[in-house]
Amino acid sequence: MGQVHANSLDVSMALRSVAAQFAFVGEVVAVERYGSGNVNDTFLVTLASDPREKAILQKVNQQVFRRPELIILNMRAFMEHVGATHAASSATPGRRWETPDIIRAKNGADYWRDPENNFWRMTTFVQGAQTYDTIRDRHHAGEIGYALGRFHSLISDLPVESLYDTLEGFHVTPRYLAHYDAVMAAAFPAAVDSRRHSSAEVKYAHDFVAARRAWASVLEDAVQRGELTLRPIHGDPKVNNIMIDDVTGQAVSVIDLDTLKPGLVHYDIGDCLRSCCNPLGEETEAFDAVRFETDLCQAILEGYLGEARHFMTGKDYDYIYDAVRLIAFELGLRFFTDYLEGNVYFKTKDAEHNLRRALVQFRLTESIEAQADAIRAIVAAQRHP
Ligand code: GN1
Ligand code: MG
Repeated sequence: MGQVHANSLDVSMALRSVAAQFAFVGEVVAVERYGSGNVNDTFLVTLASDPREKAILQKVNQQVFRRPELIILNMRAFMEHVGATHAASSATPGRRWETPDIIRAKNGADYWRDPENNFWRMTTFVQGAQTYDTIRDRHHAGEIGYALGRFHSLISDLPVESLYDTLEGFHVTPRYLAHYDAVMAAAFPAAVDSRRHSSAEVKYAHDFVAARRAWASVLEDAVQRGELTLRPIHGDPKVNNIMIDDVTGQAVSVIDLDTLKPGLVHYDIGDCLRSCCNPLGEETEAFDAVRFETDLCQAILEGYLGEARHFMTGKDYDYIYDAVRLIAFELGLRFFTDYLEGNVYFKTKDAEHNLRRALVQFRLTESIEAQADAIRAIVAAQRHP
């Protein structure tokens, strides 16, 4: 048996023993890597009793989430709230809707720390549904909008003070700019290849950031003026965090509650639109073909507002266009900064991966800017239907 094989066998044995720390019935038959998360390690656990019975096992990245137990407390607060308000929610009667549940560890806690202090948690798997890494069509877009609206509606009366801030500064664009400045000011280690300073792509990215600096505080300035207020948000409602029923094609769950915390609904609306209106997806290398599709934007906002209209204020509508533009720009800035810093935050396939991702988001931002009037018109039409 070769070394590589022996190692992967060790890994799968180790994962099975981690999975066995959690309190579900039956024997674990498989633990496989799952999904395409950029931060945590996610695994799908299959149980012997019934092959359809699965669970999601995750190792939380503690470089990013310094206090992962707070994520669990937020998830509990969310679950209790949704459980209590479920019946009274604005759900379309008869529509399937599920919230993944926490599976406790055998020691009774909601998570398990291994001897190396890694933080593991397990949740139930939403059966008969899947996620997609890129948007499929207008119907898919409408369902995603519905799901985000439903999710926001469910948490709209959860007191924001009952949630911990699990990731300080998350989506506060000026803080990402300050970090970018700090990275640029720091001396680069000699090992960092010189391409990082000199390529045409890098120059384009620096210029791109410089041209938008002054505007990057648009949402935070609105908060300072009291026009926008903090509410519970999801933080990461991208296309592959919405589960779609295999049979009906309807959205049935919003997953990945890591960044459920106080924030602006605009972060979520912006993130959802920048993710779902880019049919080529975050990982494309066809930079020049990246485009923001306004018909998908229309479908998402229509689906969203069908559920969310009741808590939207006039000022909320005023900042939707800025939110879309900002969150695409911000994600590009986050990828670019991580590239410059030597890829310390996002998981990467190679040294240039974060640069390629940044270029996608910057191209997307340009496409959003070029269609500003059309996007504003879509928002206006939705605002007064
Ligand atoms: C990260 O780990 P994942 O894939 O759920 C990131 C999001 C980004 C996203 C881009 C905590 O989410 O903010 O939008 O990558 N999460 C964190 O794909 O930084
Ligand atoms: Mg996430």
